[in-house]
Amino acid sequence: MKALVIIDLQNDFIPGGSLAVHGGDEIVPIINELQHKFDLVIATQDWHPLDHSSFAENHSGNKEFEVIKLNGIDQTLWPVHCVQNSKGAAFSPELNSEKIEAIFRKGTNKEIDSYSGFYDNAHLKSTGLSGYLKDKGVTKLYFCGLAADYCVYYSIMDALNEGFEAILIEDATKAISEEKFIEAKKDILRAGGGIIISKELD
Ligand code: VGL
Ligand code: ZN
Repeated sequence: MKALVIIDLQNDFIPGGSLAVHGGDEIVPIINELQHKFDLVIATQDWHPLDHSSFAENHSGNKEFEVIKLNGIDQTLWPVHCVQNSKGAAFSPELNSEKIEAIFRKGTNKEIDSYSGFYDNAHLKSTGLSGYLKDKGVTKLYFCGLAADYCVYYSIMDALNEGFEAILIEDATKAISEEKFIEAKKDILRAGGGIIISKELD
């Protein structure tokens, strides 16, 4: 059984938002078109408290997009984004959410960032997504949403590690950095994942 995983299609990642991904709005109609082709559709939501340690604002002396060490791991410092219950954290109003059966929230612990929908960045705590999908009998996961080089990429790598087939729908995602996305795609293929375009889905 195959499921569609829609990663972080939230206002703050769409033009007009605080961490806007270029062209992020263009993928919404594609994702709306795709959904009926899947047995199950689920979504993730980046969901930070205001004092989250990934926000540059919470580190005096550091700037946005600077990389620092946080508890021993690299952390990019982001503009304030996807604050719990804010408009920026809400899904794009253009996204059809009728088929979304469950929403997995991440990034709620202020001490650690969480790019993947499965685990935090130190792989200490699971969101429960893997167990949920296995319980539903899902074996094949298709990924879309934002951002291609961060949350989509890390989710795919974790999905492969969890034993799922994992496929990126390339025209249904957009990257923050094109260079990072090129490397991310190589990594996905090397790890046994797939990359397709939405037209290839039956
Ligand atoms: C994301 C940076 C920070 C993402 C989330 O959804 O790709 N990127 N938080
Ligand atoms: Zn975030």
